Amino acid sequence: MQTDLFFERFDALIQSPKRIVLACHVNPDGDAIGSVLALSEFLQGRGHEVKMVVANDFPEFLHWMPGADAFLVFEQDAESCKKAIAAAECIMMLDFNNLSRSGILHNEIGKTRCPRVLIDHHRDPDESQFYCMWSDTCVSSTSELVTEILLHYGKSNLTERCSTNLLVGIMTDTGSFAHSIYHPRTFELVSLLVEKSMPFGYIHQLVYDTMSENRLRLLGFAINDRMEVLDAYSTAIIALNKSDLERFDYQVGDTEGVVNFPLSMKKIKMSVLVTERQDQIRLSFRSKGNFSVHELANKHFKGGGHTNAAGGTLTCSFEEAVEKLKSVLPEYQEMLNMTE
Ligand SMILES: [Mn+2]
Repeated sequence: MQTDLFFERFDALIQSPKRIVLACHVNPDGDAIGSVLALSEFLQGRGHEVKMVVANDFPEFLHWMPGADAFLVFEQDAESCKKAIAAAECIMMLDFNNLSRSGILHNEIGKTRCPRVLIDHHRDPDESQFYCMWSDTCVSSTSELVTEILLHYGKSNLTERCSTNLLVGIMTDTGSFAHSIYHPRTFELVSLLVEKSMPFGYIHQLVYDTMSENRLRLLGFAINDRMEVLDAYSTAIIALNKSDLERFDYQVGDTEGVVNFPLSMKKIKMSVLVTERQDQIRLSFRSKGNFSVHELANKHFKGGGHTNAAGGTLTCSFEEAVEKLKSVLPEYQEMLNMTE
């Protein structure tokens, strides 16, 4: 869907006050939370009654974000979430492209008949699920798209709170402006946001300098004791089982970013973090250059995402998951060893 058509429909939807639900993906990250918070404030300013819903809680280091305490978390308050979704006259889904990524909210949103809006930057959206869609894989983040939307309705929409939330989204999805930036426009938008936001250095500190001692030690342990480097495939795998996580008193978000570290080795093209969760095995993929972890995650691990960052899941034993991962590597050996 072209931007013109998006704005035509989006504009019509937000003309008169409505009950609007904003939803983001399960295990929400800074971009999901930031984009939802900013759009929520914008819509509320135009007289809409907005509820923000998410399947499970987000990491502690995002709790300070302006307005974050208004989120309805399904795992903590299922009734309020169900009520909000059932009463919605419009549902906007941000930073994910398929209902199935909304976790436990999936069923509730699936029952509704109101128009759905998608604002997202992940690959292969299921267009049939949405009335109105802005999906662009060439932007850094969903927060970048929301910044464009707010600007479309006037620069004054970039309040301090909105700018702070959007900046968190872009900063976290680009690893502090180190990757996933495909055009100069991203920096133009960041410059506008920094003008209005809380001091950038302070935002960075609130997000990144908040590790507990356990979390930092888990990172050290993961790299020192649980990282396997497979030179033949230019790949590193870090695999953490339940007892590893328990040993370091794992809290939500503690493994965030761990997968990025192996990529800092020159010889590594792909890094994979495998973690044993409650009822499934979670895989997180990162790559450099043209090697698409989206394709790999999509084909073998019921997941996907972006060219250089993707996720997937398996429902098998932890050991089987690591074996399965290793078993698919030969298929990609040539591409992994290509120098660009
Ligand atoms: Mn994102």
